[in-house]
Amino acid sequence: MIVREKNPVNLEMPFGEIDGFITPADRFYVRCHHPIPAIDIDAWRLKIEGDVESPFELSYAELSEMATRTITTTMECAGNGRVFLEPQRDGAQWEAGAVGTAEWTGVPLADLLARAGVRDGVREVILQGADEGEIKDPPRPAGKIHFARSLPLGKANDDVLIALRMNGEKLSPAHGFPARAVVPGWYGMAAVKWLTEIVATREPFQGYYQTIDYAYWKRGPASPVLTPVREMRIKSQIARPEYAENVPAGQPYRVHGAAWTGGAEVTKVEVSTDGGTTWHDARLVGDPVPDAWRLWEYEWDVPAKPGKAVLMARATDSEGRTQPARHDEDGGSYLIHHWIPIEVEIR
Ligand SMILES: Nc1nc2c(c(=O)[nH]1)N[C@H]1C(S)=C(S)[C@@H](COP(=O)(O)O)O[C@H]1N2
Ligand SMILES: [Mo]
Repeated sequence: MIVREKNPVNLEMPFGEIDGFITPADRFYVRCHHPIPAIDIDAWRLKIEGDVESPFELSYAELSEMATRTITTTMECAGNGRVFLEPQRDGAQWEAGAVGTAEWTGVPLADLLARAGVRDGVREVILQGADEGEIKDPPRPAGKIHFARSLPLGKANDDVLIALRMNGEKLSPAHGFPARAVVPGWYGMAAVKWLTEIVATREPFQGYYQTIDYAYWKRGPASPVLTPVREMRIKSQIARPEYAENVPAGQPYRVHGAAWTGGAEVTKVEVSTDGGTTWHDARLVGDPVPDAWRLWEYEWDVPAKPGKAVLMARATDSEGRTQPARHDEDGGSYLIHHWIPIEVEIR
C-alpha cells in the first residue's frame, strides 16, 4: 500500500496491481479523517433515534443476530485521482488507488428504521461515527467533531447496508469495525465507519462533511448551489501500463483496467493510444454486477518505433453518460473522472 498520511492513516492500493474483481481487505484503500477510534466492543452500542416512534439501541451481539444481506459494491473516494488535477489542489494526493470492490454483509438500514418507526415528515437519516477530531482549516466548528453524513430517507430505505463483514471476515478496525454503512453507487464518504448513531431528521443535514467538505457547486436555473457529493460519476481507469512505464516496441500489450458508475451499468469502455485522437472498444470482462466495477482489457499493437505514447480510457453507461475530456471545476477537488492521460515510453 502507498502511505498518503500516517496519522490519521490514509493508504492507497497501487492500482497497477489489481488482479481480480474483488479487492482483498488488506489491499483496499483506507481513508480516515481522524485517528481510528478505540472501541470497547462490550460497551459499544448502535443507537437508532431522532424523529422515530421508538428509539432503541443494539449491542454488537444483538446487531449480529439480525437477518443480513450480502452485496458486492465498488467504493471510490470522492478525491481519488486528485494528484492528476492541474493546478495542484489541497488534500490527500491520491493517484488511482483510492477505489476498491468488496463483498459486504450486513443488516439493511431499512430494517433498523422500520423497527424504530420513522415518523411522517422525516426527510433524512444521519449516520455518525465514533471517531472525532479537530478540523485544521477554517471555516470550522470549534473543538472536536465526529464524522457524520446524511442520506435522503429514500436511499436509506432502498439499498443501504449496516455492514458487519467485508469479504466474509469481520471488519478490520481501519475499515470500520464493528459496523459501517455501505451506500451502493455513492462515493466513499457516505459509507460512515465505526457507526454509533443513526438519527432520523426532518431538516436537511448541513454537517461539516457535506457542506464545507465533500460538497460541489451544482448548476441549476439560478446561481450554483452548494450540494453534498453523493453518486459516483462514470469513470474508467487504466491499471497497466502505468504512468511512465516502459512498453516493449513492436509487440502486443494487454492494456487493462476497471470502469464503474453510480446507479447504472457500464456499457462501453474505449481506449486511445494516441492521446485521444482515435478510440477503440475495449472488451468488458465477466458479467455486469450492479454497483460494482467492470474489468476491461484491450490488446494494443505497440508501434515498432520507439517514442512516447499517451493512453486514455473513457467509459459510457446505460444512462448514456460518458466521461468528460476535462475536469469539471465546479467539482473542486472531487468528482475527478475526466480522461486521465497515461504517458508511457515505447522502447
Ligand atoms: N467515521 C468515519 N467514516 C468514514 C470516514 C471517516 O473518516 N470517518 N471516511 C469516509 C471516506 S471519505 C471514505 S472514502 C470511506 C473509506 O472507507 P475505507 O477506509 O474502508 O476504504 O470511508 C468513509 N467513512
Ligand atoms: Mo473519501
